[in-house]
Amino acid sequence: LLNLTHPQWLVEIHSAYIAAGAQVVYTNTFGANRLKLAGSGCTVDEVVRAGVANARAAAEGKNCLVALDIGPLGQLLQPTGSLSFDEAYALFAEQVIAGSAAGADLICIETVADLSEARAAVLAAKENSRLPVVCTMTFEQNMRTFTGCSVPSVALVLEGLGVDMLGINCSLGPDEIYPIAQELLRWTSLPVLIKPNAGLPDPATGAYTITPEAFAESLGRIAALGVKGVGGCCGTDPRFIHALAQKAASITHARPAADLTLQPAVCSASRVVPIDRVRVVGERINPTGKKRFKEALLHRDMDYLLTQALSQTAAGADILDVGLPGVDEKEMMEQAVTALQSVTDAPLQIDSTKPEVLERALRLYSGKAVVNSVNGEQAVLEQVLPIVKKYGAAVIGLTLDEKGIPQTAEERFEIARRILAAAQEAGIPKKNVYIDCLTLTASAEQAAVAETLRAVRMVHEKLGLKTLLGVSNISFGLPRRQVVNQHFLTMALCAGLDLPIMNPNDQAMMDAVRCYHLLANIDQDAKEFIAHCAAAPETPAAPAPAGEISLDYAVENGLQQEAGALTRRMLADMPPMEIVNTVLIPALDRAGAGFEKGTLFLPQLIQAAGAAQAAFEEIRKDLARTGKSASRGCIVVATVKGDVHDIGKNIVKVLLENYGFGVIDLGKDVPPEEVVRAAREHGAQLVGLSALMTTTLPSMEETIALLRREKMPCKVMVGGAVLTPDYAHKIGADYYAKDAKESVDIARQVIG
Ligand code: THG
Repeated sequence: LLNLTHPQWLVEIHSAYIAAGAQVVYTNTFGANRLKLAGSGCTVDEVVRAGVANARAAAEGKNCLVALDIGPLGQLLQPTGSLSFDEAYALFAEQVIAGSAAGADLICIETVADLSEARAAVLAAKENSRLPVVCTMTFEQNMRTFTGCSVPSVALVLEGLGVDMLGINCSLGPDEIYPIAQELLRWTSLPVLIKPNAGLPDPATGAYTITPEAFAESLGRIAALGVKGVGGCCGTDPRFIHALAQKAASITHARPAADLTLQPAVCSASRVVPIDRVRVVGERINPTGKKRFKEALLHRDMDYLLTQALSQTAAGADILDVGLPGVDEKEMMEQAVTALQSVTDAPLQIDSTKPEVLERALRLYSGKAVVNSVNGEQAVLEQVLPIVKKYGAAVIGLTLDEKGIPQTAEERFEIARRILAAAQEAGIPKKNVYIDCLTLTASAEQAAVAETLRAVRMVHEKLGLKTLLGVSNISFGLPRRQVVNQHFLTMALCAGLDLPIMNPNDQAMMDAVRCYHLLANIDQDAKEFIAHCAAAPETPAAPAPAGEISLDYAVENGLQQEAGALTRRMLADMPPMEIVNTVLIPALDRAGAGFEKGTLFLPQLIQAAGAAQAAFEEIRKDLARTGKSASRGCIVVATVKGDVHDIGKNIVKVLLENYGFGVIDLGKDVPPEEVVRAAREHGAQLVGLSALMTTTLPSMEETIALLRREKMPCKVMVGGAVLTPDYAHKIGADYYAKDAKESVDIARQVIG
């Protein structure tokens, strides 16, 4: 709002940066979106225009570009939060339209922690302006974003969407960012931008500890890796930019070719799967021949589909084929992609012939997916390839065309060659094209089997493309299908098959893949084979067939409908609190332990909590019937006065509730008196206070002081990005919670 009320201040600040040597200035519009401007009396257009005008006034006549700055929306996207992808897109589009009309030179999306949100912003930028787009995300020291996105996923997805530059900003100082930048440079060939904080702030004083010279020295070491853009985030000022500009002049770029960018790979937001060996594509999210599946689709039972996903990845699937033909295919696909990406980190392969279904799935998927499929028909190539290109997906080309499926391998090879040429023409890199030489059924077309295998070998050897086959097609109409599938799989692997679509829950099939890796000298020293045999000496437990899964499995894996239904059933012969204590809490604890170990991430933790909530709802109803209460204790939570960041506090609230605690949420920007009043009124045993910014930490201290002065008999826990255990202790808090999971541990200690 200062853009409008005090434009001169902004012009002066921008001018100081330009005088210090900045070649790009960001407009003062980080939070200028409709959500954050609500109630301000100003529109997005007014604020953004003023922001651009102020930067422009300072940059006029100087060698300096004006970047429209776009920060995160301040709310989490579904299913972790409540904002839909389309809503997020619309909010960003408003900023982009205002900024490009106001004459910004480029768009810089920054400080985003969720890849879905970054994708919404990048798509909004690209679809509503012609300006260059830069996107930098914010990572924690574990090389992940707050929501668990990995460096390779960020690189693959943003590069696929066609950003012009990508990188890292905020959260950490240059020394902590060094290894993250190094990893990013291996995964992208785009120009990279690094904008660290001035180290980490001292929460007591709010002061950042690094000097401008030390900052420039340390960031200079990152720049020498081959980074194209450098700058400063929190805690930096024109002195830092001055030191950086001096340093930058002396840096020679020696960026090695990014070694991993040539390799074919797909990813989810949190996991990359390089196609550098056989990768198993699970076939079971497909109603073909499955009555139960068709029924589940009819009843919109997403949990059934999710259990199929989980049992396949548990058995070793690397990628999941998702095919949902039938009525409402587009809507079903939309629901399936949304639900799947919140419970599994396996990349998805979208199996549909309908361009509108493919487009919708790719738009919502926050990874790099495989499109299954195109073929040699001109009309299909023209319709689908632009979609594949736009979203940066990989694509499968079926070797058939207007004339049908050719008899010979040579003819199929020719179609493969044509598909590759068309893809490259459309701007899709060769590494993103996989070829399916088509598995016909041996029962009907026995002679075709050899042609398929010959074609696989030709495509593999002469085109150097990755190959894929629907392996189970081979055995339709034959007895003992599994045996036929298994031996065909081995034959195809020998011919050069990279991506079998198959049933990973068929142990013989997975064994064939493992043996192939062993015998082809891919699994060196048979390490993986031996490890697998040691872990599963006997036949491994059959995958939990849907409908027969246990409550703890449902909770741990975030299956909400199943968790509710199973709890209802269990209540028939188990006391409610026994279910809570022996099943729900231990399952949540296992999910929490996974979170701590870094094997699962915030979206999955929230999803598990959501499933526990569904179970709790049933327990609550049951207890209400007998006049008992299910909630334990009372916890008051609030973001302190002056601070409007409530993502962290909201996550804490969700987790506490799902562990069965009673929570009173006072919202954000809450005055100390309000916290005391609520604690007294509700007889709170625990008060949780949150603050994100160093500038609002004093009001956290005041709130604790008031609680103590009023002699409130409650414990106080505090948390937030800039807090440290020392500082929490110093301001008189009883507990410091480093994350939402720990706030639950504290609540259990205090309340039981
Ligand atoms: N190429 C490409 N995509 C494809 C195929 C292909 N997608 C679909 C299909 N073929 C691959 N997927 C399947 C899925 C299931 C079965 C076969 C291929 C199958 N199902 C059993 C049945 O119908 O009897 C049911 C098994 C079960 O109950 O799990 O055989 O060729 N690009």
